[in-house]
Formats: sequence, structure tokens, C-alpha cells
Amino acid sequence: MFLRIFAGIRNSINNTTSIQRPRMIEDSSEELVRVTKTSPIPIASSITAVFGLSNNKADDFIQKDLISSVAHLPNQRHKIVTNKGCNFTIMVCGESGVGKTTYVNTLFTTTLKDHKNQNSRHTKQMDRTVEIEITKTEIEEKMFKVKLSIVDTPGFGDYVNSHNSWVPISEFIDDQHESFMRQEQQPDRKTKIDLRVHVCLYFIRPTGHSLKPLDIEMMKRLGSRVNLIPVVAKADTLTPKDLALFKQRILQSIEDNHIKVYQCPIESEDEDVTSVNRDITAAMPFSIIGSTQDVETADGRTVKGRAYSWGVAEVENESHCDFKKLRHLLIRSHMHDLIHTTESVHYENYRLNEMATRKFGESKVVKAENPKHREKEESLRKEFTEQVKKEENRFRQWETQLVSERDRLNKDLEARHAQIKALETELEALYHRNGGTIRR
Ligand SMILES: Nc1nc2c(ncn2[C@@H]2O[C@H](COP(=O)(O)OP(=O)(O)OP(=O)(O)O)[C@@H](O)[C@H]2O)c(=O)[nH]1
Ligand SMILES: [Mg+2]
Repeated sequence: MFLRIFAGIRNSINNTTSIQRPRMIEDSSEELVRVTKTSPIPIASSITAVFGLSNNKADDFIQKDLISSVAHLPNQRHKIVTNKGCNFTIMVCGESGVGKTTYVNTLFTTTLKDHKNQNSRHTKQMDRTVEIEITKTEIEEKMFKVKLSIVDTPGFGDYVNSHNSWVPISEFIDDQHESFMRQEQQPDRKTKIDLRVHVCLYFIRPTGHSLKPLDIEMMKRLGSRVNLIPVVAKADTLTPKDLALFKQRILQSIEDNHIKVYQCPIESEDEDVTSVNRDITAAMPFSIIGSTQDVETADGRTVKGRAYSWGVAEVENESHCDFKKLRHLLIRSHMHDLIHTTESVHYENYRLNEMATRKFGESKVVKAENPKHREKEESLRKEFTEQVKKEENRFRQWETQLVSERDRLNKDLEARHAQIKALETELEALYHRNGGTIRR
């Protein structure tokens, strides 16, 4: 346990964001993301506020999971770790409109991201996420910092051909590994920026059937790159019986298709922790209700949830969904393991793969099948053709103008010629009339 925590944190202790970024990182991330940096929030209040834990529970979490594990480290290391903290990055992805952004908002409860107007969404899909967005916050307690980043991705599955939908997301994950690897190759490795994705929540539409072929393809591609956690979105739209059946079918499909999903370590020295871990594992794939709205229940409580004519679907009610269990896993019980497995399995795999196919310092080959690049190429081609057409039209108009100008000048010339001719004839006549005495 100690070694795992130590290894997980060890690799994060150098990663601070306040220092100069190498050019390459800046370029790639500027293109890919919009970063919303929020000011640090003290954890005692922020964990309570951001993650909706009671004061006792927040203290419990801090004491048990972070401080105590860090306190077991040798003093010197403890000091470094607590000063520098660690990075933790959560990514959400899945089909369009399944509730990813709402979940991010719900997780933060205090509105770090603007809450969206649900009504406007039904008329126009104005609020759909169109690019990868990162929300960052810092949570801190007694000098221990967790730099939390949440990566919200655009939904997919809107097009008839969704074949390569996984590419932009997997490329984002690879890019973060790539940039970290590049930074490790620099002479100065103290000032690394780490946005490697530690966990990817895959949102499954609550169809009640099973995984769709698109889900299977996406999950297969992502599971080999990142700690993948399947999530049943909008759990309030399924009855408890249908939900349980749906979960079973998802698990079966995951097994049949050999999809790699995150396996939580269960055993711990503390029996209570082991039993909590068992509970959490049993809830996979986690069912989620997302909402930042305060609603009143029949018994007079104000809770985050969705109000229906038959009652309230509560976000934090464990008999309604697994929101709390998932939050516990992410923020409390398995954060260190997620960081550690990312470092030791996923990053290591990426590094080894790249080292086997690339020379040291050589840059990564950009894959052509990325729909984003194809879209860009297509729009550039269109723009180019339109520009050429416009120029052609301009030249044609110019040509017509020149021809008509030439005709006008020719006519003018002819008229002048005729005038000269007439004058000459007149002159000739005068000359003859005066008996040839006028000098020509
Ligand atoms: N019933 C129900 N509706 C939800 C839930 N979560 C989100 N919604 C609604 O689903 C709609 C889409 O939510 P978003 O959070 O924008 O979905 P998204 O996955 O981010 O969408 P894209 O960015 O377009 O991919 C909104 O009208 C939300 O209010 C939920 O748990 N239950
Ligand atoms: Mg969204």
C-alpha cells in the first residue's frame, strides 16, 4: 500500500504549472484545449463545497486518504510532496447529449462551469460541447495540494459514419503522454507540466439494451490507453429493475468483447476500507444522475436532483444512483491507484511503443485518419475552390470590361480617322480653288 501511494505521488511531485512551458507543449495544447484556471480553494471548505461532503466526511477524507498516507513517508519526502502536491486529471467522454457536461457541473456543484439552460437545449443544440475543454482547480489541505483537471470532450455519434470518433479523444490522451515524454527528455526535468489523463469516464446512453457497436469500438480503443470506467448516464430514466439488467448486459458485453476497464484494488489492511472497496466494485458500471438544481423532496429536504411529477431523482441518494460511490472512488479511495496505474501501465506502454518505432528526439507522425484533420482538409479544399472561382469571375468581368473599352477606343479612333479624312478633303478642295497658291 505504502509503495503504491509513494510511487503514485513520486511521479507527481515535480509537476507544477507555474513555470515556463516548453514551446512544443504550448503549441499542441493551445490548439486542443480551452483552459479555465480557477483560483486555489482551501480544501477544508472546498472539498466540502466542491464535492458536497459533510465537514466530518471531508476531514475524514483528508485525514485518512491524503495526509495519513503522505505522513507515512519519510519526513523529507513528506515535505516535498505536501509542498508540491499532485496532478489528477479526469476525462469524460461518450455520445452526444448523454449528460457529460452536466456531470462535470454536478461534480463541482459550486458552479465552476456555467450551468446551462436546459430549455434552450431542446430548441437548439446551442450548448453542445464543440471542443475539448479543461476546467482546473486546486484543492488543498495542510499544505497538500491536488491539482484537479476535468477534461470535457465533445459528444460523438451524430453522424451516419462515426467510424473514427475515437481518434480525437485517444489523440488527446496520447498527446499528453507525448508531451510528458518530451519533457522528460529535456535537460531540465524539474518543471514538467502533466495533463496525463488518469481516468476516463465513459458515458453509456441508458437504452436498457446493451453496448452499441460504437460504444464497443470506443471503449476498446480507450481501455488500452487509459483507466476506463463505464458509467450509465441518466439513471433516472430507467427503473431499478431495468437498470440492474442493463448493468449486467453491459458487464457481459465488456467481457465478451475483451474490453479493458479499470479494476479497483479491493484488499486493504483496514477491513472497513476493504468492505467499502467491495461495495464500490460491485456497483460497476456506475449509474449517474446529473443535476446542479436544488429541488425539494416530499419529506422537505433540499437536495441536488431532478424533479418529476412522481417525485425527485436525487443525485446523492445511493438508492437512486451510484454518483456518491463514483465520487468516493475518484476523489477519495482510488485516486492514488489511478495515478499510479497511469504512470506505471499506460504511460509506460506509450513510452515503450514509441521508443520501439521512433528514434530519440524524433517527432510523432500525425495520423491522417483523424476526422478533425480530414474535416480541416475538406474545409481548406472548399475554401480554396471558392477562392479560385471568385478570382475567375473577377478576371472574366475584367476581360469583358477590357474588350468593351477596346471597342470604344476603336470606334473613337475610326471617328477621328473619318474627321481627319474629311478635313483633308476640305483642304484639298481649298487648295484647288485657289489655283494651287496655298501652301499645303
Ligand atoms: N434525465 C436526465 N437528464 C440529464 C441528466 N444529465 C443531463 N441531462 C440532460 O441531458 C441534456 C444534455 O446534457 P449535457 O450535459 O449538455 O450533455 P453532453 O453529453 O455534455 O452533450 P454534448 O456536449 O453535446 O456531447 C441536458 O438537457 C441535460 O439537462 C440526467 O442524469 N438525467
Ligand atoms: Mg457537453
